[in-house]
Amino acid sequence: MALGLTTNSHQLDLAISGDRRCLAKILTKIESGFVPIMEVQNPWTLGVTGPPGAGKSTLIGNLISEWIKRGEKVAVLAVDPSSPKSGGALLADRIRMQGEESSNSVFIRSIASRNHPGGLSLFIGHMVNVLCACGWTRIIIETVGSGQSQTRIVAFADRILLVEGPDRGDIIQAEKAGILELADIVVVNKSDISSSKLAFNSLNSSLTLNHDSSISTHLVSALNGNGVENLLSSIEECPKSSQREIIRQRERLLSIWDSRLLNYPGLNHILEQLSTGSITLEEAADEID
Ligand SMILES: Nc1nc2c(ncn2[C@@H]2O[C@H](COP(=O)(O)OP(=O)(O)OP(=O)(O)O)[C@@H](O)[C@H]2O)c(=O)[nH]1
Ligand SMILES: [Mg+2]
Repeated sequence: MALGLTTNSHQLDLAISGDRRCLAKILTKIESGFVPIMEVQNPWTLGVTGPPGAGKSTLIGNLISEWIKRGEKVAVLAVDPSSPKSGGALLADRIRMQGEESSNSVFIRSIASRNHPGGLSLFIGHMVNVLCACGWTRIIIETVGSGQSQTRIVAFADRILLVEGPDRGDIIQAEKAGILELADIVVVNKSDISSSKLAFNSLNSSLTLNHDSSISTHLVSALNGNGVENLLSSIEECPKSSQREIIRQRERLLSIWDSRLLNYPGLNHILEQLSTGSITLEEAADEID
């Protein structure tokens, strides 16, 4: 347990019995360094990433509606929602509009990575475990796929959905950033906009060129629901790919590695020494090792 933070088992019991306030408090403690000790069996996790405004939250809203009809309980960890209105709050409003029963089956938590300069990787897995222990059967991690640290966070999920808009340039960017390598499923959203068909075709051609037939692709509209049912089946049936599992584990490891480095107590001193040239990079690395 880090930073001397504790949580009593009573609080955990209350969270497990459905007390959302206790659950929220425990997640806050985890963000501050608390490490819950618990055994959890296979949390079900989905990472959703993609460029800003591609429609990730809107699509997640659609998936949530389907899941709760099937009796699932859905938790969303929204990392760096670009604005409170378009991120977690937008989703929360949508769910509230669907009535009290839906609200009870959904839990949404926004996380600001700026509050965690050492990265989120040290606690995201613990949050997922607590959510799983509290009965949340579908756990979604949403990040904006615009930076390496965001991509790495999504690698903590066991299946990854990349959401693209109708802009073909975004797909090329995703390819360059290595996000396509991580994704099990790629969605081109906004099929109600005509250019999305072109983006979808160009995505499929580039996957064919790379001989990657294991990624499933979908053209959907989160706005009118077209294609969402097929997408949901694809997510539910998503096979485990050993190749992608290796890439994901690599990203997770790199992420933890970075976090450890950034949280190293003597880091500032080492950086000062490096800036004045009093130690070499190799010496710095050896000291941290
Ligand atoms: N035309 C059209 N607009 C959509 C569709 N899905 C989402 N939008 C719109 O696209 C905008 C962004 O949607 P969000 O769901 O907030 O997108 P996001 O990817 O979660 O955005 P960030 O979290 O800010 O990166 C909103 O104005 C949505 O109404 C769609 O299928 N078709
Ligand atoms: Mg969003």
